[in-house]
Amino acid sequence: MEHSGITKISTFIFSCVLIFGCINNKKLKKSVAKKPNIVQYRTPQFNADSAYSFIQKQVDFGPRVPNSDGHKKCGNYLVNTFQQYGAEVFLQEDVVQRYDGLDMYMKNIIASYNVDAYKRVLLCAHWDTRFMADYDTNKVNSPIIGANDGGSGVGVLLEIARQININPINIGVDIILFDVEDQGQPNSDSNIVKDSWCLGSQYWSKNPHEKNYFAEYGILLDMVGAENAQFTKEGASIYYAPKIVDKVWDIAHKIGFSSYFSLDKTAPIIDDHIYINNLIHIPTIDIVEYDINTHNKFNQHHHRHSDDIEIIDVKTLKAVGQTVLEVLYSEK
Ligand code: AHN
Ligand code: ZN
Repeated sequence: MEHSGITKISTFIFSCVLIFGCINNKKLKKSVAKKPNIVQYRTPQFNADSAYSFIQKQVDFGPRVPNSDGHKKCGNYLVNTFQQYGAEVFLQEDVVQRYDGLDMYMKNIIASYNVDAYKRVLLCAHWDTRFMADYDTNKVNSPIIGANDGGSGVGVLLEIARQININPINIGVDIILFDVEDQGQPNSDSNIVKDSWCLGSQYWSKNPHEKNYFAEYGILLDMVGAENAQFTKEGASIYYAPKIVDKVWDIAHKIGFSSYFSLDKTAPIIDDHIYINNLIHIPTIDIVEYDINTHNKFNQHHHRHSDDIEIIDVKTLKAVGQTVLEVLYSEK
């Protein structure tokens, strides 16, 4: 009998400690949660005419093939533009070898916003253009102008940078323009060289601009400017980052761009996101055009001289740019 009395008292004391402990704990959590100044900002309007003019500007430099004058001038223009839009810019410059041994001067351009924020999203595209027109019938060995393949992803990202600069955002954003994506080995070669594409993203993924760099997820933009483009759920994106694919496609559909963001799943492709996923392990998706009716399932002008400013449609730029902005500004 006496035992049960002692048990009751000790249970009471134990409960008091528990309750007190809980209250105390809650208080602590509350004061911690108050600390960061989280505001739900409204998503700015992506200006597709502005993005278009950024593509025109790149095209005006001519082909942006590594070692060329157009490449050098365009690289400087991109750095200056990001700085003008308030980004902290990091450069990675080195020499890398093409599949045939040619030395290529490489310049990866990284533009960061809210450098001290812990939560970060990575946005990327390649800015170089192809040295040859593999799929053309004439002037196969002349470089392409790459309005869509090279110009479009960069154009959308420059407009996003311009918007972030004038509209505060809660998270950190890193925009990386990879160099030397498009200098890979042509399909006609017989002695296959491994990993000949995406040399800039391979380089960065092995040596990021900041030690221990990490982002919660990444979005790669490639060939995002053609009229009526279809962006399917590309195989490697689904494999490495299924939640990010769903997040982006859900938002695209919610804000009215379901006619661009197809729910079809298509085969994996080799692009910069493969190396980011495999080497630095940031779950990264590729928003890239898919067209089953073309020579290589990308776009009818792919690696042809006809990939010029005329094939760019502001409506497609708007669909992609507004969707990515909505994704960024919905993060807390
Ligand atoms: C393939 O051609 C399979 N991958 C290269 C991806 C690419 C080229 N993106 C733009 N140009
Ligand atoms: Zn290409």
